[in-house]
Amino acid sequence: MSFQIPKNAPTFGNPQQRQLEDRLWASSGVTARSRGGPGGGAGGSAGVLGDVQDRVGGFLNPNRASLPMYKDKPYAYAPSGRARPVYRRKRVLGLITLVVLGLLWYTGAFADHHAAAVGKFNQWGWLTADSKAKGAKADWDKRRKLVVDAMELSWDAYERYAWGYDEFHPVTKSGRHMAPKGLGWIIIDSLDTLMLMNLTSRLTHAREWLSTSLTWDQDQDVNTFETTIRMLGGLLSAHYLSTEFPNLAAITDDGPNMPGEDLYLEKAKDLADRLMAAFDSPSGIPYASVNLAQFKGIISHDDLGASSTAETTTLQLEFKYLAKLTGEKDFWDKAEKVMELVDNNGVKDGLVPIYIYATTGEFRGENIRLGSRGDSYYEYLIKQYLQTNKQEAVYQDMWREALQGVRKHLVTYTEPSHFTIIGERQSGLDGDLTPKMDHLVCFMPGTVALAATGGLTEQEARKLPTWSKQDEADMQLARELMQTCWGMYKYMATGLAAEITYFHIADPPLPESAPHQAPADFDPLPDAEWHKDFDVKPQDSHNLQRPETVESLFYMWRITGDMRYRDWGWEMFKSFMNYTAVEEGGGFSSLNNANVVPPVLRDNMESFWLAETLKYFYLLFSPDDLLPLDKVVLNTEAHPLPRFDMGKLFKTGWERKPRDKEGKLVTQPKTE
Ligand code: DMJ
Repeated sequence: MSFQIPKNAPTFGNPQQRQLEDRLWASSGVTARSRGGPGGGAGGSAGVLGDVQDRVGGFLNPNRASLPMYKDKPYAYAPSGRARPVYRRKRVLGLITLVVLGLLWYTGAFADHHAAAVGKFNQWGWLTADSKAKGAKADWDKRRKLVVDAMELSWDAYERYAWGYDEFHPVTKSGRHMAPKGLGWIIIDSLDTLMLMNLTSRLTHAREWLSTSLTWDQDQDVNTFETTIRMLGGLLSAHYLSTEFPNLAAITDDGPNMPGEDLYLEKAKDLADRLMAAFDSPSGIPYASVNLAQFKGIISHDDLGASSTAETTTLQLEFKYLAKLTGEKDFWDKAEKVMELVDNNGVKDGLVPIYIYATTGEFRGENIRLGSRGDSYYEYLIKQYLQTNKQEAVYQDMWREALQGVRKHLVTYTEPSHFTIIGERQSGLDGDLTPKMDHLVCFMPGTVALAATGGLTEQEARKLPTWSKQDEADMQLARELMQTCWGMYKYMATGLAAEITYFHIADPPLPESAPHQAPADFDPLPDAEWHKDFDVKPQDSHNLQRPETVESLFYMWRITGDMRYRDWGWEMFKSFMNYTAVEEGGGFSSLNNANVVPPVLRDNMESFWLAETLKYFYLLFSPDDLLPLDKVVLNTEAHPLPRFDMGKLFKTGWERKPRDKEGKLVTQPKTE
C-alpha cells in the first residue's frame, strides 16, 4: 500500500515569510479572536448569529488593524482600503445593480450571452499575461504554483472571516454552523489538499482546531452520505497521506509516539461509529441521515422516506478502508451488504432508479440518470473493484453491465454537430430520453477511462493481454464525453459551465451505434454552428465551483497523455480566477449566473472547491508521479485512499444472483 514519495512535491523556499504572514493575521485581531474555534460563544443558532455579527462588527471597526494584502496576486481584487460606510453603500448599490441586472435579464437584454462577451469584461486580466507565445512550451510548474496561490487565497479568506464555521459566505464575509459546535466541514474537507500543496502552517492551524474544538458528540442530524464522503473520507485520506508521505507538509506532533499521532484516525473512528447507525434499518439500506449524539439513523423526511440511491452506495470505499485500518469487520460488512441488496433488485441493464427505500430495500420510481442521486453509484462500482486490487470481480461485472446499459439506453448524439451525450430516462427505460446533463455527469469521461485502463496509461494498458476491443471503444466514449463536457464550459459567457445543460437531439434519438463525429475544435465565433447543439436555461445557469469536469480532465491527461486536456484545464482555471474572485480578500465564490459578464456572485464557497476542484487542477498540472493512479483510488470527494489486498480478514461476502441477458433476475425453480 505504499508507493514512492513524489519527487516533485512543492516546497516553500522561505518559511519565515509564512510565519510573518501568520503574525500579521494575528495582529488583525480577527484570526486571533477566532482561533478559539466556534465553541466560544456559538452554543446554538442564536449564539452562532451573535458570533457572526460579532465578526462583521469587528470588521467594521475602523480601529482594527488592516488585514494582510495580496498585492502580488492580482486575481484577488485589490483591497479598497475604504472605510466601512462606503462598503455599506456599495452593498446598497450592489442591490440596485442586481435588480437592474435582473430586469435586463428578464427583458432579454442579455439574449446574446455567448462567448462574444468573454474578454470584454476582464477587469483583472492578469492571467492573459501568462498566455504563452504560439508554439512556446507552457510552464506547468508555474501554473501549478498559481493553483497553490488560489488555494492560499481561498483558505486565508475562510480563515480570516469564518474560521471554524461549516459554511463560508465570501461576499458578506461571514460563516454559519451546520451543528451547534460546528463540524469542521471546510477544515476537514481541505486537509489533504493542504498536505499535497505543502501548506504546512495552514495544516498546523487546521490540526489545532481538530484537536481542541472538534467533537462529534452533538445532538445534530447530518446527511449520512455527505458526512461520510467529506468528513470520514477527509480524515481517512489525511491519515493515509500523513502516515505514508510524512514529508508532505511535515509537522511535528503527528509522528510515531507523538501526542497527535492518530488524531485523524481517532476522529474518523469516532465519527464512523456514529454513522453506522444509518445501517440499522429494516433492510440494511442506510437511512438518509444520522443523529450524531444519539447514534440514531433517521429516515428521509422527503421522497416518501426513500434514500437517494447514489447516497446509499457511496459509502463503501470509506467504510472498507476504515475496516482495513482498524480490523473491525462490521464496518466492512454493513457497507458491503448495501451492494448486495441493491443488486438483488435485478434492474434491467444495470441501470438503477435514483431512490431506494431503507425500509424495504426496494427502489422507488423509475427515474434513471447519471446526474444527481444516480452518479456515484456507478463511480463506486469500478472504484470498489480497484480499491481491493481487482480481487472483487463482482464490482467489475456490475460496472461493465451498467456501462453497456448506459450505451444502450442513455447515449445519443446532438444536432447538428453530433456531440456525444448521456441523457436521462425520467420515466424508466421504456420512457422518453431527456437530453439533459447535470454538470455532475461529467465525472463519467474520467471514470470510464479509469475503468478501461485500471489507472495505467492507455499506452501501458494496450500492451496487456487483457486489453480488448471493448476497452478501446470505452476510451473512445471517454474522449467524446470529455469533448462534450468541455463544450459545456465553452458555451458559457464566463467559460464556466452551468449546473445543467440541455441539448438538441433528433426525434427519435439516434442510437449509440449511429455514425457521429463532433468538431475537434470549438469555433470561437458567437454564431458558430456548434452553439446550436447546446441550451442553458436561465434557472440552470449557476456554477457551484463543481469539480467533475476538471476531475475528468485530470484522469484523461494522466491516462492518454494528450496535452489538450491540460490546456483545457488551464483555460478553465483562468475562467475561475477571472470571474469568481471576491473583493477584499474574500477568496472565490460560486456564481448565481455564469452566463453573463460580469457574472452574478452567489456568496457561497463550497467545501469541494478546496477539497476537489483546486486539488484536481493541482494534480492536472503536476508531474504524474504525484498520486499514481494505479496505486490509489480517490473517493467521490477527491480524497485519495490506498488500494490494498483484502488479506485473510476480509472477503467479498456475496455473489450476484443468476440473471438473464438484460440483467433481470432469473427465478430458480423451487426444488421439492
Ligand atoms: C461532491 O460532494 C462529490 O463529488 C459528490 O459525489 C457530488 N457532488 C459534489 C461535487 O459536485
